[in-house]
Amino acid sequence: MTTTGEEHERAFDHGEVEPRWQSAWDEADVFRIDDDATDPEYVLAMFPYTSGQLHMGHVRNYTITDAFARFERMRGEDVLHPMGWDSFGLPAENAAEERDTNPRDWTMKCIDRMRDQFVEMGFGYDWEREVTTCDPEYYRWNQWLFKQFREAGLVERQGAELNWCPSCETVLADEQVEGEAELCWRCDTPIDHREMDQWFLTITDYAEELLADLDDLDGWPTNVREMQRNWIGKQEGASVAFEVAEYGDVDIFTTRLDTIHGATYFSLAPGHPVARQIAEDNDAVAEYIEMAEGADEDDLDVTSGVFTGEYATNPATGEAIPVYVADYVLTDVGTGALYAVPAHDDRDHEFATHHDIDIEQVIEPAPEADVDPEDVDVQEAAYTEDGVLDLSDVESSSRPEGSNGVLVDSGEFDGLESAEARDRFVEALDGDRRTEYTLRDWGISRQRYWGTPIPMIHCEDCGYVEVPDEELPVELPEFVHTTGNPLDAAEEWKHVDCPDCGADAVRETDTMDTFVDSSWYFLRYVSPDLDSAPFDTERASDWMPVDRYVGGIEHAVMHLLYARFFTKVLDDVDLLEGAREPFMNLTNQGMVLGENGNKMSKSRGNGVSPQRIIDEYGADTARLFIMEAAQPEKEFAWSPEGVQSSHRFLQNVYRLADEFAAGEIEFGSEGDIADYVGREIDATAARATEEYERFRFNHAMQATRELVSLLRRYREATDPDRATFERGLVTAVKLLAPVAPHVGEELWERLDGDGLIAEAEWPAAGAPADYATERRLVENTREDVRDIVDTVGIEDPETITLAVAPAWKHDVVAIAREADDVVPAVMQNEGLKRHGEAAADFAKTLAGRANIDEHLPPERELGALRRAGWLVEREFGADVVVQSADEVEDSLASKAEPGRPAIDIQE
Ligand code: ANZ
Ligand code: ZN
Repeated sequence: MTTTGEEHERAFDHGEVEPRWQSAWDEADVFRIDDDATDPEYVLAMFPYTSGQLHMGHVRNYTITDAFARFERMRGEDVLHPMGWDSFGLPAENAAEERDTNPRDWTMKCIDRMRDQFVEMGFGYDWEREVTTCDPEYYRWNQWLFKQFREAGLVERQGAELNWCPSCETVLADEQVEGEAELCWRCDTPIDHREMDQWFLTITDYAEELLADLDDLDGWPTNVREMQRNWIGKQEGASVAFEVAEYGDVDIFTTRLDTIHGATYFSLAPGHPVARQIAEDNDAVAEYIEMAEGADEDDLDVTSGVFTGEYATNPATGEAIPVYVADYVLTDVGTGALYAVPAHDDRDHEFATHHDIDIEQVIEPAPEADVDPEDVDVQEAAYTEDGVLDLSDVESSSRPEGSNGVLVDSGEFDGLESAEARDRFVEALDGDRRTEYTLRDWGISRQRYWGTPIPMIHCEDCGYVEVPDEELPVELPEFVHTTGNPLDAAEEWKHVDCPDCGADAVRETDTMDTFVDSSWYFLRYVSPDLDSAPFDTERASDWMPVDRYVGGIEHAVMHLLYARFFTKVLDDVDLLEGAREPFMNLTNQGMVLGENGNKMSKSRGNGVSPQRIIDEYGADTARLFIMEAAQPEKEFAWSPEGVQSSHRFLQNVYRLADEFAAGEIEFGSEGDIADYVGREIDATAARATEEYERFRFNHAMQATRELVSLLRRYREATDPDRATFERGLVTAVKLLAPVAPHVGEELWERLDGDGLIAEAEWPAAGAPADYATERRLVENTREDVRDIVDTVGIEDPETITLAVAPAWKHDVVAIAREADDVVPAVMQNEGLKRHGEAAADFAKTLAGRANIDEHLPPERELGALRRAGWLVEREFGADVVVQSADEVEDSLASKAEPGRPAIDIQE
C-alpha cells in the first residue's frame, strides 16, 4: 500500500500500535479477575485443541467472547474470561511419530505458538488461570474424579466392540482405521472387531434428568437442544413375552404395542442369547451371525437376515410367526428382540417385502384424520402414523396426548385409538411398561498414549484396585515409538505392587477419552492452582454457571452432554452446590467460508491465514470484519472487499479523532444542530448497548458507523459545538473498542481519556424518550421531501417549509388508535366538536387505514424537525423553515398530519 506523506502521518500503523497496547493491558493486569470476586460474569469460549494452527474459525469464536467480555468489563462487571488448551489426543501422537519427537514437546510448542497468536489478536484472557489438560497437575484430577465417580457407582467395566489389527496385535482407535475397507493405518491389514472389556461411565443413570433439564435451557439454541433430545432418544413402550418353542419366553420391547395383531414375523439380534442357542444346531444361522458380527454396522442394509426355522407365539393372537435373525435388530437396544409389523413400520416393511413375508394392516386413520382410509395401501408402504409419533422436537411438557390412528382387525380392540390400545394391551398381555433410551453408557477407555492414564491396577488376586490418592497423579511414562499402545510397552511403568496385597500387579494401560478433560475444565479455571481438590467448591458454586458459552456446533452433542453430566454428578457428590447445569447461554458460531462460499480448508486452497491478515491489516481489522460480516450464528464468506471496508472505517475514525486532537477543527455553537447530534449520540449508545447484549455485534457496529458518519457530516455542515462533537467521538470510540480494542486505546489516548479504554466506563445508554418515533418522523419527512423534489422536478429548491399538524389532529389520532369505530367516536368527543366537519373528514381518512402509528405531541414534532432541519438543508441546499399549523396558510396546514408534516417547496 502506498500513501502520500501526509496521509501516512494520519494512518494508523497497526504494526506499531497493536503490540504497544497488548503490553499495556498486560502491565495493567486488565483481564485479571480476583479470587474473591463474587459471581463474576463468566464468559467462555470452547478451548482449542492444540494443533498449533490458528484458523479463521478460532478467530471468530474468540473474537466473539473477547468483544463481549470487554463490553461487560466496561459496563463495570467483574468478568471471568479464561483460556486453556485441550491438549491430549491422537494427533499429537501421530505428529510425534512423523517428526521423531514426543507428544509432549510437540504439544508444548503448539501451545506456545497459539498463545502468541492469541495475544497478537488482542484477546484479553486472565492468563494466570490458563489450564493445560496434558499437565499432570490437571489430569491428576481426571484420575481423582474417576475415583469419585467410581465411589458413586458410576464406573463400570463392560464389554465393548473394538477395532483390532491382527498383524500389529493391537487395538486401534476409530481414527486409526482407514477407508471403506477398514485397513490398519500402519500395516494396511484389514482389521477385525473384538469384544473386550472397557471402562464406562454410566451416563445412562442420568438420561432422564439430562433430557428433562433441556426444557429449562432456554438460553440454548433450539437445534442443539433437539439434537441432545434425539441423542438421548427416550422411548416409552412396553415389553411382553413371546414364546419361542423349545427356547421359552423371549421378551420384546416395543413402542407400538397397539400393532401387535399385525405382527407377521419375529426377529432377534445376532447377539441375542436365543439366536446363539439356535446357531448351535443351525449352520445357516451360525454363519449369518458370524458374518453380521464381523461387519461394520452400516455395511448391512435393512433386508439382511436369515430365517431360523423356528416359530414364536404371538400372545395376543396365539398365532405362530416365523423367527428371523436380523442385523437391523440391535443387541444392546431394548431387549434385542422384536415382533415385526410390516404394515406399520418402515424397516419391517422393507424386510418383509424382501423376504416375502405377509403384510397385515391393523391400524387405519381415525375419522378426524386428514387421510382417507381408502388411500392407505400398506402393501405399498408402511402406514406409520399414530398421532403421537414425532415427539423428539416437542418439549416434554407440551407433548400432545392422544392419537389419530384407530385399530382394525384386532379382535375386541377394534375401534380403539392407538394410545388407548397400548394401555389396554399392556394389561391384557401382562406386559411391563418400559422406558428405553438410545443413549449408551460412555466408554472412556482409549488404547493410546497421549491421554490421562486410568488410575487402576490389576492384581491377579484382588482384581481391579484403585491407585491410592497419595500416588496421584499416575504420570505418563516416557513416550516410546511402537506399533501398539506405548503404555503396553512401558514395562517398568506398568509393573507395580498391588496396593492391597503387595503382590505383583499391572497398571491399566488404557487412557481416558479426551472428552473427560473437557467435561470439567470450566471448573478448573475457578482455582487453577489448587492442589487439594480439582476446584474450590465454594467459589465454583458461586461463579457457576458459565453465563455465555461460545463454540462450534460440532460439539452440540458429545461435549455439551458430557459436561452437563459431569456437572450433575459433581453436584450430587457435593463437590458443587446448586449448579446442575454448566452453561446458561450457548451460542454456536457459524462457519467462516472461503471467498467462493465453500468451506475454508487447506486442501481446497481457499484458506485465509489469520497470521497473514494480522500482518497485512492488523488484528483490529480482522476482528471488525468478522464481527461486521454477520451475526455470530450465521455463516459468511470471506471477502477481501469486506476486509478493506472494515480497514477503511478504522482509518476514518482514526483520522477524525486525530484531526480533533490536533486542534484542526473549527468550533462554534449551533443550538438546534448540537441538540440533534446530542440526541443521536444518546440514541446510538442505547441502540449499540442493546445490540451488544443481544450478541448482535454487526448491528452494534452498524450503529457506530452511522454515528461516525453523522459526526463527519456535522463537521462539514457547520462549525460544530465542541463539547457535543467530542462527546460524539468519545462515544463512537467506546462503542467500537470491544471489537477493535487497539484502535480504541490509541484513540482514547488521543482524546485524553483517563487510563485505558479497556477499563473505561461504557457510555450511558439512556436514549431520549420516544426516540424511535422521533427518528421515524425525521426519516419519513426527509423521504417525502425527496419524493416531491423528484416528482415535481424541482431543480433548485430555495425554501422548504415544514408545517406540523395542529393539536386537535393529534387528538383525533389518539382516539382512532383506541376506538373500533373511529368516526362516531370522534364526533362524540366534546373537545373536537368545534372542529366539526374537518375532524370528521380526518377521522374518515384514518378509519380506512390498517394501522395508525404512534406519534409525538405537536411541540415534540416541532422540536425534532427543527433539530433535524440542517440535514434537509444540507441535502437540498435550501433554507428550511419549521412551523406549526397555525403559523402557515390554511391550504398548507390542512395537509399536515401527525407524524407527517405538510411540505411546501419554493424554487
Ligand atoms: C413393534 C412395532 C410396530 C414397532 C410398529 C414399531 C412400529 P422407535 O423407532 O424409536 O419407535 N425395536 C425394539 N427393539 C429394537 C432393537 N433391539 N433394535 C432395533 N429396533 C428395535 O423404536 C422403538 C421400536 O424399535 C420398537 O417398536 C421396535 O419395533 C423397534 F408398527 O415394535 B416396534
Ligand atoms: Zn492384589
